[in-house]
Amino acid sequence: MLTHRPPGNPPVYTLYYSPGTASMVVHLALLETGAPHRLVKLDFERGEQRSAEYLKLNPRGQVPTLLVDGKPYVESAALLMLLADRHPEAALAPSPGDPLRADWYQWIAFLATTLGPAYRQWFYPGDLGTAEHPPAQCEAIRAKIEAAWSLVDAHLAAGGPWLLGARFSGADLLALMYMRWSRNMPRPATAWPALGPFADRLRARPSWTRLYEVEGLTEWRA
Ligand SMILES: N[C@@H](CCC(=O)N[C@@H](CS)C(=O)NCC(=O)O)C(=O)O
Repeated sequence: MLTHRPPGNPPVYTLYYSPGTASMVVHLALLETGAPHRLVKLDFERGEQRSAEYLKLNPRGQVPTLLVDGKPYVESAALLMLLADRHPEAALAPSPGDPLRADWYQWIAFLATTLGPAYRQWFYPGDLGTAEHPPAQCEAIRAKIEAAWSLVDAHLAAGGPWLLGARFSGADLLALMYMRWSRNMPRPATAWPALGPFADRLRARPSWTRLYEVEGLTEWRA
């Protein structure tokens, strides 16, 4: 599927994605920048992420993969930062030299290294060698995720409305993706007092509406 592609002008970006997964933040960032891009949807039911052709692009067999001028790059948080840097006009990141730049790195790293792996374990018990989580393992992962959300919630309550305070950034988009993944968990992220309104503010952005249309998502729209 092609989106936002001016006629006769091949897009610089191709995103390999699957609806609602870790590719979501990269898709959102592309929409925020307005950059022309091509989307390639992988059907997980058919195991397309493990096809020989795709493994050449991404040996992890995961999404997202972003081709930039034909060269593949992976890892959702890294791709978010890459797009923020390539499109400074989209203001997804404070400029280098801005004191908030350090906060931006810090929040992206925190989200990607705490919530990212914990959700991965939650949704892929096979990564830990079990078909289903034994109850204690399930509890431990849930506690990790909830502890991270408690920290983010306290931060927003003290100095929101965005992770960087008064300024929206791509770090908020990463948090939004992870919040969405908790929607069917025992305590969804939106149950925290500052996180609920934070999610609502982000879901009011046009990029979110467009993402839902293009990816064909319905749940947790607003
Ligand atoms: N650390 C990676 C994790 C990517 C990841 O786990 N992607 C999942 C979807 S959320 C995937 O591709 N799963 C398919 C599979 O593992 O077979 C990132 O953030 O990009």
